[in-house]
Amino acid sequence: MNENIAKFAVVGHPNKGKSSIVSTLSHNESIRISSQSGTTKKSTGFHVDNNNCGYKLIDTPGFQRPRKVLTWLKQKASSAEMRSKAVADFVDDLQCQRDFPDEVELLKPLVDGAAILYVVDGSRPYGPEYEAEMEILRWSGQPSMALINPIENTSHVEPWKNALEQYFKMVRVFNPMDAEFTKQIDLLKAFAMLKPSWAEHLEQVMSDLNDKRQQQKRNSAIILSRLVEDLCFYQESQKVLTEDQAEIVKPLLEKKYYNWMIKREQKAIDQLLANYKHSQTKLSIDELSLPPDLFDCEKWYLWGLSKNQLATVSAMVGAAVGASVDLAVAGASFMAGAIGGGVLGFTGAWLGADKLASFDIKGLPLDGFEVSYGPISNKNFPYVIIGRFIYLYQQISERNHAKREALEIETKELHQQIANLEKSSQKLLHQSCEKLVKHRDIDIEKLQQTLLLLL
Ligand SMILES: Nc1nc2c(ncn2[C@@H]2O[C@H](COP(=O)(O)OP(=O)(O)OP(=O)(O)O)[C@@H](O)[C@H]2O)c(=O)[nH]1
Ligand SMILES: [Mg+2]
Repeated sequence: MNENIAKFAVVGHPNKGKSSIVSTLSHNESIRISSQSGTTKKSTGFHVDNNNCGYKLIDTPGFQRPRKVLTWLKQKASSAEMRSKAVADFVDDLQCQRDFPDEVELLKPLVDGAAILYVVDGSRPYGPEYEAEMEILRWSGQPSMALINPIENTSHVEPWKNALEQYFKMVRVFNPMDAEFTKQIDLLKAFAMLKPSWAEHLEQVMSDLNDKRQQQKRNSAIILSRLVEDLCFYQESQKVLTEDQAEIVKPLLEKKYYNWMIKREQKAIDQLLANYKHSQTKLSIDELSLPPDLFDCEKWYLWGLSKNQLATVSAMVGAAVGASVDLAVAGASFMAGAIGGGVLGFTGAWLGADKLASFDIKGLPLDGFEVSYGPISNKNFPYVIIGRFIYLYQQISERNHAKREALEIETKELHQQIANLEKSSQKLLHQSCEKLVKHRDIDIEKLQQTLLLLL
């Protein structure tokens, strides 16, 4: 690794969120975070890597006996120019390594040239007991800034600012649990000001991080478009000898079909989690606290569109594709036939909404039969899939890596999100969905582009 790379040691009292900050900034969910004080025992570097260009964050244990350490240092350095050397001597001293293992561990990266990110808790009052550790950090001579982490609330942020500004040129409030991506980039901008020789490099890191974020969004649209295409076209079939056998395999086929569909959706969710480096976030469709199950038509409208919305959609694309009406809506289309394409779409929409897929039994040319189930013919189906996915996308893409609790589930109105798109994009989306449930070829790239606008 390039030794001139920008590196920052995250230091402070035990249990103030140092590891949480490293986890969020390095997008690494495997770093140990715990409510127990003294969780981090060793200094560990985490490389934030983007296209070979990156920087390093070093997670460290908390100060345990800063006053005693300061006393030791003061005996070694009688004037200011000797201080950084005293800190280096402290790290190398065998007796200190035995007596002050945490301080040796946390000061080592500073002696090796890391800048200091000093973390405090803005929900707890300031006290002079912090002064010894701030003094030690100053002695190291490294560039430094302070981060106030408002763990429970912001009630003591102001007094902390007043105290910290006397020791640190830069003081920022940063909450690793909910600081969104732009706030993370803002913090990096502040890092870039710490040491002029790192600035250009860190600018490049920020630009790479932004590119990567865009790429993750594009990947999400690709994952979703493939999912919706696969689900809409899927068919399960089985060869049998007699029509009686065909009746027997029907329920098995249906079960296999739904199992496949559920697995396929789960696979897309896993891909989405991996895309945002959240593979350890356990989430399965069954664990979602909110209904509906993917195939519970009654509750679908939470995710997809309501019957009325679906009807409007069908009217919108009906003019273009209304001419072809599938068998499921043949009865209704007969009645509405004289009125025009828009109305045909309208009728088909709500008729189809209670029906997902159907069986087909075909005689085979040589012998026997083929029973099949699917593909899907329900018009709401693609919207349900898109709605569910977008909902999870919003949760996962905004989730900081320090967050370890379960995803909180709430419903989002897909209809509103679609309504925010430009009319031409709305139409394109509806036309694609219509084609998907009619199993016609779709332009997958166009669908991806439209889905990207929804993300
Ligand atoms: N609600 C909330 N909890 C936080 C925040 N930051 C840290 N915590 C919690 O505080 C505890 C300590 O966080 P860590 O990141 O492990 O703290 P640390 O400073 O690395 O602790 P040590 O390694 O023990 O020195 C954990 O339970 C975190 O979940 C925050 O901003 N908000
Ligand atoms: Mg820690």
